[in-house]
This record gives sequence, C-alpha cells and structure tokens, in this order.
Amino acid sequence: MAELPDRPPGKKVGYWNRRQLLQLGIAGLGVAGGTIALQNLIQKRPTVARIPPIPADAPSISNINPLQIARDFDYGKVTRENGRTVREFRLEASNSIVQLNSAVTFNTWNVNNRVPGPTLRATEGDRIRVLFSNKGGHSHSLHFHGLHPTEMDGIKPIRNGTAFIYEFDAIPYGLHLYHCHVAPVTRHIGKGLYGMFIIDPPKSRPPADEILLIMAGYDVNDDEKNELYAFNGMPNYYMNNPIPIYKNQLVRLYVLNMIEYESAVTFHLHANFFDVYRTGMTLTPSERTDVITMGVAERHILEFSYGYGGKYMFHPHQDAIAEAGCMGLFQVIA
Ligand SMILES: [Cu+2]
Repeated sequence: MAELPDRPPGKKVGYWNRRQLLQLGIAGLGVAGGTIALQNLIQKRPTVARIPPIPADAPSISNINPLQIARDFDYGKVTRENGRTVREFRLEASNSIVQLNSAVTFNTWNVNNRVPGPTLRATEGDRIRVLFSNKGGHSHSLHFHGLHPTEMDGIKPIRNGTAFIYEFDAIPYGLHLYHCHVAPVTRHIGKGLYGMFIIDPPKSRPPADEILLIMAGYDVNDDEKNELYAFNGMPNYYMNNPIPIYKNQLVRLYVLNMIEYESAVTFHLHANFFDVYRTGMTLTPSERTDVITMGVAERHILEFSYGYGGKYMFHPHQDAIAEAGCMGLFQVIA
C-alpha cells in the first residue's frame, strides 16, 4: 500500500478558521468570551443539510436526467479486506444515441450508458477496484487522476470486447476525474467518455447540499469545434428544469471543466459569491469570487448559500458557450 501523502501545507485547521471568525465578529473577543461564543455557534451548527426533492416532472432525455445526475454519487460495492475498505465499481464502455435538442442527435461513447459517467466517490485511503469492460466498439481505457502505479494509469487501450481491472488507493483527497485516454483523446472525451471521481477527506466536510456540475462540449459535425455545450450531459436542460436548492442552505458545488477544443472557460454564478477550494484539495477556501477560470480537466469545489429566493443563473462567462447550451438555473426556495 502506498503511504498517504502529507496534507497540503498550512491546511491543518479546525472547523472555524480565522477569516470565518472575523466575519462573525468574534475573533477580537477575549479568550473566555470567544470560547462561549464559539460553543453557542457550534451548538447551533446544522448537522444535516436540507435538500429539496427532485421535481416529479423532471424529464429523462435519451436516458440522461441531469437533475438526478446532479446529486447522484456512486459509493461502489463496499467490502472489508485485510482491515481496510474496498470499493468496487463496475464500469462499462458503451455507445448510445442522445437527443441533444429538437434537431440534433449525437452518437455518444460513454460509461454505463450515460453522459457523464457515474460520479465515483470514496474516502481517502480506501482501496478502489474498477471492473472495466469495454463494449464500446472501439478501444477505450479509463485514466484516473490521482496517485497510482504506472500499470494503473489507464493509458493502455483496452480492446473492444475485453476487460481490465484497475485497482489503486484513493489518494489524495480532492475533486478528481476519470476519462478515456485512447488517442485522439479529445475525440474520446468529446464523445462522452468521462466522469467525476471524488475522494473525501478522512474527516468529512461540514453538511451541505452537494451538487455536481460537469461542463462539456459536443462536436456534432466532426469539425473539431463544439457546436453545443452542456452541464451534466444535456444542453440547456437546467434552463428548463432549474436545480432546486433551499434559501440559507450551504451548497457545495463540485465543478469540472471537460470542454475540449477550448483552452479554458469560466464558471460564473449570479447574484452571489462562492468560496473556492482549488481542486477540492484543501479544507479552507483560498479565495472568494463570483467567476473562476478553469482549463480543461480543471475542477474546484465552490461553496455558497443564497439569502434571497428566486431563480439565479450559472454559466461560463464566454457567453457564446453559455448561449449554445452551457447555462442553467438554481431555483432558490424561500
Ligand atoms: Cu475511448
């Protein structure tokens, strides 16, 4: 077993950091006063997140339901081996035709018959075992971001009709991803062979309404440019079917940029600011902003809550990309 890496420098923190205390106006209190105030705060701290149900009329389109995908985390089949947790995932490369809008259908290459593939989730130090079977009609592979030996790096093509077992330790904690690494990788990712891979820190993050958003593009006419874009697989879905969240509820967004053919895009949230946990590899935020730039495969955890009800947009601030399908709404329930 590989040894767990050291934590990022300077990130050994308790639940409240100095900045949060300053915001709460208690950092300057005497030790006794500060302790009492902290105890009061800790007692009032919510222990569970309030998460609205998925609207009953949220449609699935070509087997893709982005409202379901947004909060769907696959923890695998859990067993114990030699005193440690093993999480086994069954992933299958396949093809499916997806109706991207009323005029455009697209032949996706995907994992488990959905785009994006399942969001795999583990805790730091678990053993990950991925039973990968390729029924996609082409050679594919699964390349995981994280720490692992070379033979588990997923750059070797797995031929159609064959299988491979990827096995490695879930290290380090953070917001990671997996994708096919067969050349041309841009095409294999652009066709839909990617997903999120979340490794939680050993001591879990505070309760929050956790939502994942993967930005991606579709090159529908093979000109090596994207004509359509989407959050979680389906262009414009969240404009017609906003993601419900509750007012004053901490939301933890897991955001990944998988848009090929563009060097970078931004992610922008309306009428709010979010705390940024870069690559999900810290327990305290590094900045607070309302727009963040992300290169291909870059991903961050963003946290916020809304103080007012209503509908609020999120989208890349490359507005042509937003207007070609990568745009959505949160419905804040007062
Ligand atoms: Cu592939």
